[in-house]
Amino acid sequence: MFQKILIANRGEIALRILRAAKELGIQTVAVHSTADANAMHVRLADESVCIGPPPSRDSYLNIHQIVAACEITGADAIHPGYGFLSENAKFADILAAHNITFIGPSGDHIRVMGDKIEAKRTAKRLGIPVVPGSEGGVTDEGEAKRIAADIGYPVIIKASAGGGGRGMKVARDETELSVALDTARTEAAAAFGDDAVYIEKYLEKPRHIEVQILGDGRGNAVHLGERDCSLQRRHQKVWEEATSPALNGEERSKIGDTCAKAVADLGYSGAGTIEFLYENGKFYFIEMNTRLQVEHPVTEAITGIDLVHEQIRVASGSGLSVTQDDIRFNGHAIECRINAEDARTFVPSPGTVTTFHTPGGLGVRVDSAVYSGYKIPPYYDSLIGKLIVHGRNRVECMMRLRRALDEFVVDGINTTLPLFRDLVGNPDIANGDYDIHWLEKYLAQKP
Ligand code: MV4
Repeated sequence: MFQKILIANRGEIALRILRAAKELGIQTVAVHSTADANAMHVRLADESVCIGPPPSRDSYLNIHQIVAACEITGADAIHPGYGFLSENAKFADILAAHNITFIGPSGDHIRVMGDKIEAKRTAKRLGIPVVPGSEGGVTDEGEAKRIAADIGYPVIIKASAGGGGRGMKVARDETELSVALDTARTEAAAAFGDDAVYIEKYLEKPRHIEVQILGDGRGNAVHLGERDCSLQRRHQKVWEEATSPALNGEERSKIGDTCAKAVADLGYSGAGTIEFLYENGKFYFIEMNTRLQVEHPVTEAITGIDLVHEQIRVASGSGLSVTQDDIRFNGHAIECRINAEDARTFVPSPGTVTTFHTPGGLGVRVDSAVYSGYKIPPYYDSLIGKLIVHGRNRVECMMRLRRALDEFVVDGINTTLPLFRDLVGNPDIANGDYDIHWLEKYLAQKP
């Protein structure tokens, strides 16, 4: 097992990783920008190193400074959290060359999944159902038209170097397709320095359902069920739940087993998420994330498995602590992302939090690095905390969520809490009756 882990992140996820390390008896090193000198993760870590000025590119993305901090403190491994360097294949390769363990998959696995055409080809080869579309990239307009005619309109053009909703264009007929292909390629070249694009059938009203997997890097893997992340705005998830209100146990086991077998065959190491669109009872692979995700606590709530413990175990060579037969899905969990943003306009609202009073009680978890008097810097993501509520079933979970939201007090800044107080009383949400477009439509018509 590791003696000392460096946490290459900030905010609630730095704290989350720190807690797991402490439980495993591992020393921790925090790195921070000058803007984060007073941050909670810095105070709670055993050691800390300032790695640069506020902008991420000079601090949390500065590979040289992070490797230097690791060598100075003698840490044997780095946990990247999410965002920042978590899906940077070059970072994983550099750490390997320095004999520092990257707590995550190999650089090669990150690279395959980072290229969306390559990821889809790999998924298909491993028996994961994919969205009908082009085999690989498309450059020629005639070829694009043949494929679109074959799969039927509407179609969507996606950038291979994109992902997470960046660089997509929908075309509803041949005329729109020529324009979409041109603009998609031009925009992809400008945004990513790679003009490779591919075509898929456009699904009109899917849900976003993602399967959590863990691989041990030696050909064994398990799935931890799914999360439904359909409630999002501009590709930012807002509310996530496990299990999905749309799936039954049979569907869960079937897609879960398919994913676990695929990542086992891939020799994948660590935590990962296989993302699907789900429509009319069918799953369609879209992307794989090769990191721990923001919404991982809903999976932890219903399985009782600490995903960060498992990541650390696997990276250190101790293997997974569970087999598939040990994993049960118990009750229901919902996560609300508390952002320092106006609840209607989503305009960021940095500044000093004068009061931060978090809810508690049975089935309530708050992951946050904020405290009363903390000044939220304007340089980073606006996520300031996550409220995760668990119940024996979805109805109990919703009752508990309403109560927890009532207890939550954040003064001094705007937050997304009022939005959740609205959503928890909405009949469509109560019924689990929503797709990926539901929230944006709701916000557009809200008086
Ligand atoms: C799609 C789609 C419909 N059909 N692909 C957006 C994020 C990126 N990961 C994939 N995305 C989509 N791909 C096909 N073939 C609709 C979306 C999409 C979406 C997906 C998940 C969650 C929210 C979304 C919002 C708009 C569009």
